[in-house]
Amino acid sequence: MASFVDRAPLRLKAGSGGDGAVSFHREKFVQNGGPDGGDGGNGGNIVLLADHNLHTLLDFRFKSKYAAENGENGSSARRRGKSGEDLIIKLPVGTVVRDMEGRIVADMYADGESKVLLHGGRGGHGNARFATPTRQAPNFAKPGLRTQWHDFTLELKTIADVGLVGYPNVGKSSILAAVTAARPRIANYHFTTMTPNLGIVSHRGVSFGMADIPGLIENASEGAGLGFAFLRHVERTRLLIHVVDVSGSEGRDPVSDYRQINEELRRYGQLDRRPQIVAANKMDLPGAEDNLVRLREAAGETQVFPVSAAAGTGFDGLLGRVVEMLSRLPMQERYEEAPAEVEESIRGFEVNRDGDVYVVEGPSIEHLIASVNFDDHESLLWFQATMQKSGIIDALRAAGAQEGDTVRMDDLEFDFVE
Ligand SMILES: Nc1nc2c(ncn2[C@@H]2O[C@H](COP(=O)(O)OP(=O)(O)OP(=O)(O)O)[C@@H](O)[C@H]2O)c(=O)[nH]1
Ligand SMILES: [Mg+2]
Repeated sequence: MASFVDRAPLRLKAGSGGDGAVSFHREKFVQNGGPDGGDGGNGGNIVLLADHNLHTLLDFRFKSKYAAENGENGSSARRRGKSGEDLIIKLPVGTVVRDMEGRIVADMYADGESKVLLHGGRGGHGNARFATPTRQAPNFAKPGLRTQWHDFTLELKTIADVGLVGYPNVGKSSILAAVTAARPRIANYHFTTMTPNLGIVSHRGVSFGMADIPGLIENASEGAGLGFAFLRHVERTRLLIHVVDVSGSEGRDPVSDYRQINEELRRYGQLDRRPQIVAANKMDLPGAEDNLVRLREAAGETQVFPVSAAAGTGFDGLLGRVVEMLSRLPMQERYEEAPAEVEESIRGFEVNRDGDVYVVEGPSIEHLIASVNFDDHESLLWFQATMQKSGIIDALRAAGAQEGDTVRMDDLEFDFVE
């Protein structure tokens, strides 16, 4: 169907932190050199960037998984691991990013705006950091923070002050071309416009953005035709110009077109309440004058401006009214962003029973166990603290584990101590 995509899934992973190194200084004739293991580098962030050159989310249909670089491990001679590069994901202006609970975590509202969506994992400290007068040969280092994959959805909601809505082929793109420098494709068939076109109108010293929304048809709000996806773009406009082919050049009745589109707007979240004026287009064609009278009757309070995109007539009155209305209307809505609340530590483990044994399993567990030196008291203390902080202790308790019960993590078994 359409090459137009205004919704797409996105899987992201910030870079993991590199591990700290365990290493001791070695030199000829020098005995018992001190610890010199360097820290791991930090993982790269996932950064979102709003770019006005992009207009669809199509790219993300082809590739939806992106990971930033991991930090490198530390090494001897206190050498710190290289940090991972940030990964910059460019998104069209107006893209709204949601997490899997549906919360908006980013609203890419303005061109050039950037946001760190996921932070890279911190690198772990090397053993050089753990040397103290009483502990001269620390035999452990800390692992870097392991990051996980996170799922998001992208939704493109065009941002413009004014949206042109109406049936296909009524002349929405022609009007945009007549009043802005935008050059959208114009052709005599339905759904010529597949992605919203944006233009800037300057009228009597006032500038505002105008978007040409792809054509709506009957039952668009229920997914018929291509209309449903496009209604999303209307959400953030302050004012709608409802374009009607008042000449009825395609054999439909302009009055029933007008009612039909308003009904679709109503069914899609009451968009019919959005301030609206009507552009009765194609006034240059026969039959337009008679229909205009009927359309005005049907529109009631809503003002109807006769125009012709072909002849370039009627726009002074239409735009004058738009400017006047915009000066009184509230600014466009910018969504409130919830914090991404991504906790990268030891997430995604679970506690299962194997007979009398409580088994803690998950992607980070093996790594956690591997990074602990069980012969070292400090390292054990850190392990305890990590179990506490990451919720493993709570989870064990919730699963019914009691003092003295056996817990297994990877190839390690120990007694549960609260
Ligand atoms: N005679 C006349 N033809 C017009 C006028 N405005 C647009 N047209 C013609 O109507 C056809 C459709 O125009 P578009 O501007 O592409 O219409 P649209 O509403 O953007 O159509 P979709 O993108 O398909 O929804 C083209 O052949 C235009 O040349 C007008 O004022 N008078
Ligand atoms: Mg068009």
